[in-house]
Amino acid sequence: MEINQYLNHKKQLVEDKLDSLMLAADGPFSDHIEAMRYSLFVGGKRVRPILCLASTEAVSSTRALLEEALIIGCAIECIHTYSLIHDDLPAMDDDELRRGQPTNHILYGEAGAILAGDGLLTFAFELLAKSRSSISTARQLRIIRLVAEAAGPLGMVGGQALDIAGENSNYPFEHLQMIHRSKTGALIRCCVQAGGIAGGADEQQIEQLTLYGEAIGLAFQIVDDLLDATSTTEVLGKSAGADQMRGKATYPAFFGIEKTKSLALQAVEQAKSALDAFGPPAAPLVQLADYIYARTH
Ligand code: GRG
Repeated sequence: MEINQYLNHKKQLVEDKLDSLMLAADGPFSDHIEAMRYSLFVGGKRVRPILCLASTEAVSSTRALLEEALIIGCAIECIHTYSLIHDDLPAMDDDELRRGQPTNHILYGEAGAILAGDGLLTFAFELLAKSRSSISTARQLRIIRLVAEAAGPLGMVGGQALDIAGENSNYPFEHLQMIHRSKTGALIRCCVQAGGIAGGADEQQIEQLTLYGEAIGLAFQIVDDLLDATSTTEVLGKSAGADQMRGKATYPAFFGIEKTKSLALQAVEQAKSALDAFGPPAAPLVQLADYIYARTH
């Protein structure tokens, strides 16, 4: 299947599943739930749940396991959405535009946005922990722990803390790598690992998927740096040039645009070579790596 067709098909599955899993905005908590739903459905690419699904497909075609992967992917998308809501807050990046629409705190106020993020983060773990029949408790627990580690103080949250602390300071490239690995890379890697585990991958396969996940996580962030430096606010749906304005270290700041492009491509090639042993079922993961390099927003 051609990659755009694949992405559209999976994106629709994710939208439908998220809508059925997410609480309805009625009753006494309706304002809070509406704020959560707003950011969840305002139009993300759904890269993370699609990666989770494609990783399960690389090791299994069992319908019930693909359904598991869809729920896990949706939970991770809730965590990703919370991180964007909080990242846009006045205390952090203070952004008014995300995905071409007003950010959460512009519409729901600062307290409303903080709580919408808190609600999404906690709800994600409720989804992950719900009892299921098609996955063993050991695999389920392993996934919950992986997601918690990827999202937590040594993963995404820790990376965000380092990123904020390092604004306007001259740190070495190794420090930038650590920020990228934790802030963006950890959650992307964990989608791939969790998808594989849900699909019943053996340890060797999980190791290869981890290498793939680490490499595309890096490619994703390098491309994000590139887009911030070279694209426009209209195309990105968020403020372009924000990294430079905030005095953030980026790949283009260290290496210039052309060398940065070649480093992104190198990471994509590394990711693809980690999939050699999987054969045709991993074709979507291969194409997703190319898509991450070629994306325009
Ligand atoms: C506030 C705890 C906390 C963490 C924030 C992820 C993050 C950490 C901040 C976002 C800043 C940023 C632009 C990071 C670069 C990579 C990234 C996560 C881009 C946005 O993800 P996409 O492109 O977004 O998948 P969509 O809109 O498609 O969901």
